Amino acid sequence: MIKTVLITGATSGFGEAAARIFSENNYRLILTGRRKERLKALQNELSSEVFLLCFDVRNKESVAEAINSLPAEWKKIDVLVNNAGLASGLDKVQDGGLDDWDKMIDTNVKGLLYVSNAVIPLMKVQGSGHIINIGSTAGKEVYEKGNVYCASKHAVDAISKGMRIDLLEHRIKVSQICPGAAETEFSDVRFHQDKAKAKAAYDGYTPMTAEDVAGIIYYVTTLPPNLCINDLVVTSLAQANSFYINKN
Ligand code: NDP
Ligand code: 8X3
Repeated sequence: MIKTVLITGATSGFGEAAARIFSENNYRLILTGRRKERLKALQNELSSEVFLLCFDVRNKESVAEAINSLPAEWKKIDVLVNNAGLASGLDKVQDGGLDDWDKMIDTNVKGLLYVSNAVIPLMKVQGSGHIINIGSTAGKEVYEKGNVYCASKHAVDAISKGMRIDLLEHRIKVSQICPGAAETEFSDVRFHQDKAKAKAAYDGYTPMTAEDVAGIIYYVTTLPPNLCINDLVVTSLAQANSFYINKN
């Protein structure tokens, strides 16, 4: 039976790479993000059936409207990848910007909840489903200047654990994947499009690629129905955790 995956943040990075892998594995795709042109370009490139939903995960009305607007044949969602997210700024808490904090908490925490709130009822009706939340090593440790980003990913860690408990009776799998450093547009966004600073984040070592992480996202969906990877931390070989990176 052909399965359907809904991926948030499919216009770039992990989400875009995951769209390609799920497509190669014959999934039908519901791809979301704010940048419509990128969604359309990706749709044109993929061979599987694709439905596009363009919305901002921070807007709860838009999220609900978008999911409700899916045609009936797209409302059976087997896998939800809660991937949309960002770091905005890298500053000590005493120097942090309120707009950056709002963006991170509203996107990484509330956005993930809004999308889940819209999709879980569909999975409950089916009596099956798999929610994959993209956390981070920043959800396991707190590093200097990481303050609010780390808090938002610690929240994803707690929400993933809570979802797993609450959804147990509905046989809905909940996996959290916590990547370390991967070179995507993440650092461009974190450093407010200062490309030199973004590039410097990966100086002296080989970080993961979007494709590496997308492969892991797909992998957790390939286990037998009775098994669930609950929590998975993945880094490149150069990285032990948020603090130790083997740079040359
Ligand atoms: P990218 O910046 O490449 O991609 C982020 C995606 O999130 C984009 O598709 C963007 O789409 C989407 N997004 C951001 N804000 C919103 C919003 N308000 N509404 C809808 N979509 C939004 O970064 P990554 O692929 O690296 O990041 C994906 C996830 O992985 C994030 O949750 C990030 O925190 C996490 N992560 C990243 C790591 C890394 O080192 N790269 C490591 C660990 C975790 P658009 O702008 O079109 O809306
Ligand atoms: C992104 C990885 O190390 O910048 O979540 O926090 S890190």
